[in-house]
Amino acid sequence: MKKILLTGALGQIGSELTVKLRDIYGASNVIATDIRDNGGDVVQSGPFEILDVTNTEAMFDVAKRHQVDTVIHLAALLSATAEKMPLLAWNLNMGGLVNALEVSRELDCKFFTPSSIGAFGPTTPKDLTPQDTIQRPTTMYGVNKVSGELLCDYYYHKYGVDTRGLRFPGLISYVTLPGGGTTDYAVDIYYKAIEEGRYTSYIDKGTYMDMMYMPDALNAIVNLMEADPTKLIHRNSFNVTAMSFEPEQIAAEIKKHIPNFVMDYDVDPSRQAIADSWPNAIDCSAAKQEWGFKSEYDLAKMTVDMLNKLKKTVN
Ligand code: AKB
Repeated sequence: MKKILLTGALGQIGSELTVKLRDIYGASNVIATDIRDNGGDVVQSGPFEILDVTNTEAMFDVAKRHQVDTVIHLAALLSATAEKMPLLAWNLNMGGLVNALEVSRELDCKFFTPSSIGAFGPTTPKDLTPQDTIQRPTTMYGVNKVSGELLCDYYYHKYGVDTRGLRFPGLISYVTLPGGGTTDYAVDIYYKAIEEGRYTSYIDKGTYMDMMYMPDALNAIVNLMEADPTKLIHRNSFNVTAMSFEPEQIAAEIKKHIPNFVMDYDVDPSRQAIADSWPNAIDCSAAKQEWGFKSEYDLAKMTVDMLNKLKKTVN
């Protein structure tokens, strides 16, 4: 990767990935784009352009002007929002993806886009969910993610585009809040623990989902993109996870540091239904074998870091 175009650069992953990529590859070599300008770090620290990913011409224009050789396509609606606005989700998630793939095909770019545990559904094995298994999701987000995985494989086989992807679990970070996801509770809980000493969970007790701390997710993206292509049997997309927990477990971990912390429940039926259709814990052995995936943070280590970092920024 020498010159990288990022879409959705102000989102949860993009706002940290842009900074990391600028550190590694040089600020001027990472072109951040988003549909809005927030005047923040990503906008200030290197090239930034407004880009609507559904605008084919505009995406070609920015990619050509900057002569990029890699496209990292992050712009998408997350699961809960997509379920509320399914048609918008289809148009944005699939329209943006096919544009980014077309740019990569014509300009001969390497390509990354995230998939998700949302690509699995209620008929998928729930525990140690294999890399290759049943994928019949019941959410619009999941339909987008499976279609996206297939489309990326198609561009690889048909046109030789070097497409790579990761099936991310819930991502937890102290920098940028996620928006409209099902796993967002596992981020919100830390903010509320610091701000109010209590949290009302919209996900019910006993609901296990895979999660990962953002530094591990960023390393996984860079390591997959730098991996030797001859070693990759799979491409779109690899199961990756760092931990699996249910709300009681994250609350218990927070209580070790904030003893008065209390959690209660007000379950949101629509996000709970999405969570119930997803795996409890996925198997990431293919990612380990094919390109050496590893994670550093478990629930205990992540909780220490989240609380320490948030204590400095929140309040
Ligand atoms: C969401 O909850 O929609 C995302 C995801 C797991 O893809 N965090």
